[in-house]
Amino acid sequence: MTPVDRRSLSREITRLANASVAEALALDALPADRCPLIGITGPPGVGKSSLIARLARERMAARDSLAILAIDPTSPLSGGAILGDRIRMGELVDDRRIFIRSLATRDSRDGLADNLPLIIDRIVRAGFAEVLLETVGVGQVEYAVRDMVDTMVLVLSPGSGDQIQAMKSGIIETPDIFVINKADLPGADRVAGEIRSILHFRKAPPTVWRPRLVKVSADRGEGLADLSTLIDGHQAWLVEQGGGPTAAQWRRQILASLIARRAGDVLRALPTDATEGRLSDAFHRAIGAMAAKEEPGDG
Ligand SMILES: Nc1nc2c(ncn2[C@@H]2O[C@H](COP(=O)(O)OP(=O)(O)OP(=O)(O)O)[C@@H](O)[C@H]2O)c(=O)[nH]1
Ligand SMILES: [Mg+2]
Repeated sequence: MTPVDRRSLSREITRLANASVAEALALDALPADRCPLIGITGPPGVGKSSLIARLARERMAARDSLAILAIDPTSPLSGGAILGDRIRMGELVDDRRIFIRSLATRDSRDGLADNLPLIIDRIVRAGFAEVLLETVGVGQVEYAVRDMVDTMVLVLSPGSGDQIQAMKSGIIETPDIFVINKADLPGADRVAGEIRSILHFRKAPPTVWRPRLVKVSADRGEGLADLSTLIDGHQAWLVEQGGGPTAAQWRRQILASLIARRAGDVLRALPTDATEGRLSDAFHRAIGAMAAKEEPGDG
């Protein structure tokens, strides 16, 4: 890829992250075709950032560029993003071929960042060969990420008992790849065994991807090559199945996120009397209000 101006890309991402729907639309971007997007998700502290820092090195053996986007939950106390990711990924910062950025979740309801699909699209248009997306949390966040990424990796570690319970009761959707990180600690085999037994009992038709499991130690740098191979395997399987998300599906994602935000804005501002009367009337009033909302430059 041609070297990107990382400072200006970062500035644009900040602008997008703060943009209202109207401001985002005013940028008049033409969505790009997607490059592979790999989601790395899991509960707080399981070692996602440490893992990504190692994985990035592994991926760069066969690529000329890579972008890492980490979504930090906004701390209600500090009101800012946790900067731990920057620190743990610090060793990568000097590599000009790797772009690292973290974003706060702000008021987005699903635990992701506002305008996330647009931000990813901006990164893709800068020409990166692959994007790694770190998100914190399981359940709600996982569902929101699932639709956005091609390959979903769920990271657990010894002590992720609550998540395993949630999986047993079907709350957690099956990711494409399970990573048991901190395999250097006692208990990793037990977690792996529990996941295997859950997967064993989940019935799925043979055409569906069979989730894989790998034990790694981000600290010791063990298992990262295996994880990278599994990711490649899933990507190859997607291509065999007719590809990951198509350009049209990706555009739909971007549109869906903008429409959902606009709907939220309009509903919050809807006067009480507009909600009264017949439900069908109130519904059409709300839809009308959405369409009528002014764009900048409309007058
Ligand atoms: N023993 C051991 N510790 C690890 C390993 N990987 C990460 N850690 C430690 O786990 C802690 C959390 O690591 P992070 O990489 O920040 O975890 P994270 O999942 O990104 O955390 P959040 O983004 O805050 O959710 C740090 O103290 C790491 O040093 C590992 O393989 N083994
Ligand atoms: Mg992290």
